[in-house]
Amino acid sequence: MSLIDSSLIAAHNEPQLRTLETDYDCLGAVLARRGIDIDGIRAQVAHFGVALPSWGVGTGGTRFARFPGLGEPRHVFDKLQDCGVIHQLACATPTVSLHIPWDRCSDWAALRETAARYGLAFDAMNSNTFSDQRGAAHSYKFGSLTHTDAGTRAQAVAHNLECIEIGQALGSKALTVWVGDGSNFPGQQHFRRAFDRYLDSTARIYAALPGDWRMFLEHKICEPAFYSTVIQDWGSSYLAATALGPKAQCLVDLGHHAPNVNIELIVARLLAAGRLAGFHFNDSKYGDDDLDAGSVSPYRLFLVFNELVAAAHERVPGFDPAYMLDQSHNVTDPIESLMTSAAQVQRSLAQALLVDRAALDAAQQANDAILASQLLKQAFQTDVNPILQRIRLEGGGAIDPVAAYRASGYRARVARERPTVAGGSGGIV
Ligand code: LRH
Ligand code: MN
Repeated sequence: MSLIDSSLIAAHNEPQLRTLETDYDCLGAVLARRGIDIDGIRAQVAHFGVALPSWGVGTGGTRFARFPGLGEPRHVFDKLQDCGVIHQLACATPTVSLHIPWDRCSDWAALRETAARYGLAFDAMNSNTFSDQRGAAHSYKFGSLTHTDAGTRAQAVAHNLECIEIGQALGSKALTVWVGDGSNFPGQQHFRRAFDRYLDSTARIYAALPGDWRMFLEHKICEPAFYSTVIQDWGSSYLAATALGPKAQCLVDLGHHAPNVNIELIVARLLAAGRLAGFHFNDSKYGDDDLDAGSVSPYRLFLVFNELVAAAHERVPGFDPAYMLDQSHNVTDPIESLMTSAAQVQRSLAQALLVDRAALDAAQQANDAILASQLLKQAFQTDVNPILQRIRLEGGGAIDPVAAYRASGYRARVARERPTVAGGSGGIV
């Protein structure tokens, strides 16, 4: 089902076809001189997809305020429709990652059918034990899976089991567990006992995982706890994953580290250990800013993909990362940001595929730092846009998704269909 009239997309693409052909052939010639087949790169990138965060299609906010835009999605079906538009135009986001209870609905089969009509499937499910649900017996104010109260932990475990059940109905194959559990004061929490409680609770969730499912443990340095966080870094996550079993792996959210931490090194470590679950892509300058992927540090995103491409090239065992966006769109149209971010992630992959692996191996072996750095920069500084545009064109999408989206009037259309939401106090959704 086309949410955007395909004739409009064709009319949008038509005047750009000749330029694209010229640019593609020109890039093809440049890459051929480097011994690279542009069509081979295009095929690999066309095969790549990044999941959309259902919570990202509505306008996001901070603890200070949230300024909703026009046509805010009212429920998960609206969110799926917006995801359908993103996938139709950008041709890079075939799956959606849901968050429970934000996406709770009464008919999961209908939701699965609706998604299929938009060409979408479901990626990892996300549980939420970082905010209290109306009518819940226990509060998560002092934690959830690691709470000192067994009843609260049991409630949090039960919620995760429900997320697995919902995911099974939707065809998902993974559960992402991020908990904000931690402390705000030195002495407030017994670090080792809290971790033991985390292991005990996650073991109960792990035991309920279907055979072909994975469990993604997401670490985060701080927020909402600001002195300590139980799963604060990749080391804590790795310790937990190895204690739980082979289906437990470590998910890397790019915004969950202290400034300037070498994230591509963490990726290399988790890859080597066979414990890399995958990613929540976004960008940041200070904290967990959830900015658009590659909008602040595109070279950092490229360096992450350089590690991934090297690992795939070297056939590192167990290589099967899940790729997801996790962003908060406070000042842009979320659809435009998500299309742009999906293309940026594709771009980083395409550029990483241009790295001359043999020459890089030789430069590293010879400790030729300048040559090694130049080899990466040459790939990063290659404008691969014609490859991405060609993939979208061949996928029935838009050569320039944002321009086509604006020309479609989709936002104005949903603004008429969906009641205007008043500005509100804080909160990311
Ligand atoms: C925590 C996080 C997590 C989601 C939430 C929306 O900061 O990255 O992945 O559950 O954002
Ligand atoms: Mn995340």
